[in-house]
Amino acid sequence: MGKTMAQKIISAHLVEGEMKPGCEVGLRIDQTLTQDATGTMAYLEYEAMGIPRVKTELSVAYVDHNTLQNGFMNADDHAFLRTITKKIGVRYARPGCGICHQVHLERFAVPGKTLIGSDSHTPTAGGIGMLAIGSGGLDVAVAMGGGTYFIPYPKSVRINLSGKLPAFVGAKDVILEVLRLLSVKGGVGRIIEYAGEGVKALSVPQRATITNMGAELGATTSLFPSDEATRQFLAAQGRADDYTELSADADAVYDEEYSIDLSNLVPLAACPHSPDAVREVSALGDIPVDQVCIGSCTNSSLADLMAVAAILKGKTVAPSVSLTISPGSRQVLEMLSENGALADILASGARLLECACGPCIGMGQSPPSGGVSLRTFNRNFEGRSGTADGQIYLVSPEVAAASALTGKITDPRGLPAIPTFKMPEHFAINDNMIDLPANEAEYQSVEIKRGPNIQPLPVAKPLPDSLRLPVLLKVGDNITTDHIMPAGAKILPYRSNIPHLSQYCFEGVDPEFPDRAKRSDNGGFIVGGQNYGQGSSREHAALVPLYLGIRAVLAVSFARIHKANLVNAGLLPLEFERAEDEKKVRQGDTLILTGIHEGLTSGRVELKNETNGESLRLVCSISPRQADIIRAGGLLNYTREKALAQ
Ligand code: MIC
Ligand code: SF4
Repeated sequence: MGKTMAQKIISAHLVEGEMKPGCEVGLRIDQTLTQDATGTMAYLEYEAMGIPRVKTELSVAYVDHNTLQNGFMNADDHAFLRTITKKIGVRYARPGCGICHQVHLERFAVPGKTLIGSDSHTPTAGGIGMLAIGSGGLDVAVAMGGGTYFIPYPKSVRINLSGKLPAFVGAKDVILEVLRLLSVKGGVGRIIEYAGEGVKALSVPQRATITNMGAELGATTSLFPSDEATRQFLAAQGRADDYTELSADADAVYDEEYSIDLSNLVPLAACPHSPDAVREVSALGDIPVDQVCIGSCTNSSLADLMAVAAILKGKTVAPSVSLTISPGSRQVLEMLSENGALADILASGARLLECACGPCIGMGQSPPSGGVSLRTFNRNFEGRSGTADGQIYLVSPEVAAASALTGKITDPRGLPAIPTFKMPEHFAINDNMIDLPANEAEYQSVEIKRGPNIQPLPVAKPLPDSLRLPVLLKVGDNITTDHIMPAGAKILPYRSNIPHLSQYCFEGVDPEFPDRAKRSDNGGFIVGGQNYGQGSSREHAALVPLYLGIRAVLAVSFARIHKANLVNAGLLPLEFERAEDEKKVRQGDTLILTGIHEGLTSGRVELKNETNGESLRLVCSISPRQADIIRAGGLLNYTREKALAQ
């Protein structure tokens, strides 16, 4: 039987396990990336493993999230990242270089290789044919140390693309259509591969927009073939040697297949407050717009911003609108400024922000109260913008630019034609802001700088066989890691300071939760609904509850990265055997869990709700390796124990 693209890459990197759904596979990881907001923790964890130098082919640390420096915290973190990476053998992309995924695609991603990154949008590199997976920082730390990276062996989905995108319809509309089709849960446990004639006409950055938002489907990752367009992109980046061809075999078998005719697509928008609340822009009616933000790792490529410049050229942004532009990388910014498009953007009244995540992670540009903000980003979870009642719509750069001019949500298809973008034969290459690590002779003398914002890691307590504890918080379906551990300008600078962060856990859902948890002598449980922990890869969403005394999270189902992060932190992820049982547990109830040790192996844990007398069954669906991790008190202890035993 022929192989899918993912099967080809997985089999070439398989270290352990069977390539069968339901099994866990261990992969050799060629490259890793971190960003600053998850990176400080990842490098502290790497350090705790005691391995002097990284063993990957390439590891890069980017600084793109915490670039506002209002206080010592971010600057301290940057100094820590710059020095520790130098010592352990990781390249350091200074702030200003760009957003990790955009820069990695431009400068480092290689078809056919494996990449894990401590950021959920790492699958962006799937646009170039790389098996790129988002994970917790601890998994990245282990991979940097040469350890194997484990994932549940995924199902395969093929999306056949035919036809060609009409004018003013973009890659964002393709992925919004997929989100409309599959929902934010539709990709869970799956790798999504794109195929068909329609792929050829999509450039690598367009493909990367699509694979980037595969994260919003909950997918393990997404992949495009590596073909002539890939070869040309790599050659234009001065990396022709990195090209290898990748496609699925003609007789490859997929678990699910879908078809999309690109010619039939229209401009789409994900409406507040979920990336899968997708509607046609033309059906939204006259919605006045307060803010338009163009950028993020989804839509900040040269092609995206050239389209924006062409739409804005010679016009003025509507007086009611604040329009911001954050180019994805310095390469993009440099090329825009050299070809004159930046002047068109600025002349229209747009506000230029630095090449970083910026408003996407609530680092500035929060919209006004109840304000409508159109963003080319990938997430519109409630409150993520920094304004609790902000109404965020996710749209293509074309819709964003057209709406910035009219001051209301606008279908760009009514605009005069704009020039078709031609991919450059040569990108502006300048890697002078990506510092190389110290060499073998020098690294020992590098001194690591640690400011007071760098606080110790929380450590899991040994797990008893039974627990009698209260439900400290009960939440509903689709809880995101932004709910659990919010980001934004006020909190994000404290990502290396778990004690400080803990005050903000579930801030937007129940601000009393941290105090309640701290008051509970022996901790307690969190109870959630479906798809608990969707969204970002931040392991803080596990480490902070651990710090607050949470011993287990009980949910109807979990998102992949968060479930792995809970296990890595030493916390038990338990699922209700019957989804409706979740209703039989309320906040404040006292629960007794028994048979926990046996349950790690058998997969069953008994629950007695002491408050209402109900007896329920919980499923502990973790692999034998993950059971060992929980027994050891988390991945760090497990890795140390394994290293000592060798
Ligand atoms: C995000 O988009 O939510 C982030 C910020 O990039 C996160 C990582 C983090 O929380 O630091 C992600 O997507 O993993
Ligand atoms: Fe940065 Fe936003 Fe991309 Fe996350 S989704 S990496 S915050 S640009």
